[in-house]
Amino acid sequence: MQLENILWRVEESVAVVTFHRPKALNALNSETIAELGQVLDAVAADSALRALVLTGSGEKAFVAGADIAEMAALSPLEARRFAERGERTLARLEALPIPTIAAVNGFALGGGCEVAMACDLVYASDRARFGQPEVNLGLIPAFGGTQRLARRVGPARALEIILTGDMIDAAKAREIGLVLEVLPGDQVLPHALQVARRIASRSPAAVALAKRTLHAGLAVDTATAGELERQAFALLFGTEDTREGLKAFVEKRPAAFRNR
Ligand code: CO8
Repeated sequence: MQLENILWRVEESVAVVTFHRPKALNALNSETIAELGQVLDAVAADSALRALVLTGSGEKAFVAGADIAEMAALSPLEARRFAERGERTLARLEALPIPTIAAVNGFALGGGCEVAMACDLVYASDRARFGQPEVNLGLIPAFGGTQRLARRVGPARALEIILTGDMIDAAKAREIGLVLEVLPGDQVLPHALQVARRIASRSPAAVALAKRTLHAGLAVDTATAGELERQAFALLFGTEDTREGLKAFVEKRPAAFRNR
């Protein structure tokens, strides 16, 4: 796979994706969004992968948003297609069965904040800055940001961030629940990898179903969500790994999960 703006590697069954467009603080142009789609295809096709970690190259930015120079030239229909491609790609990221972790090393603005919010877990460097600055450009978030931010931090905080267009620092982002932990800059990626490896040691089917059940449940009423949970719980009893997990506990030994 020939990629220009994204670097990726696999470390002990964890895929590490790095946004890499140094000249534009890793901003998302059409090519980068298409490349992210290609990486997601490869990740989805590799059943040996157990987690995906996303970060930005350099110390300054995770992703500084959608590419403003490219957007400046768009017609309304092109803007619609750009937004659709971005949103669709982030929806695919969110729907991956493996856990996804954003290691936010710097600016996560606009589309960059939206990428982080499409991940299951968000850890940030103490230098990170978050924001949805679209209104400063005469725009609004369009990669799912209005909805994902409101669901993460509540509608009032989301409106404050979106309507002011102001950036918030990592400590504030943690206080409002956008970020789980704030770490020194050189520790954010190692921390994300450590969490990824811990999750990777658990039953893959249970991890995938827990994630899917939580997301599906949020889209329906509580009684239906409970039913989905019980169905998923019962389904696991047909897997070798669940048998192994229960047996290993009784036999006082670590479980050896084989994703079966
Ligand atoms: N797009 C393109 N280029 C960018 C972007 C961007 N989002 N952000 C930074 N760059 C470029 C700069 O133009 C500059 O290039 P050059 O060196 O050629 O002049 C280089 O990166 C370095 O940036 P700065 O010199 O500005 O660095 P500073 O440290 O002074 O400032 C900031 C850092 C504060 C992050 C500043 O660069 C900034 O404000 N960037 C824009 C942030 C922003 O507004 N992001 C939101 C964009 S809108 C969006 O994401 C909408 C998503 C929905 C899309 C819908 C599609 C239709």
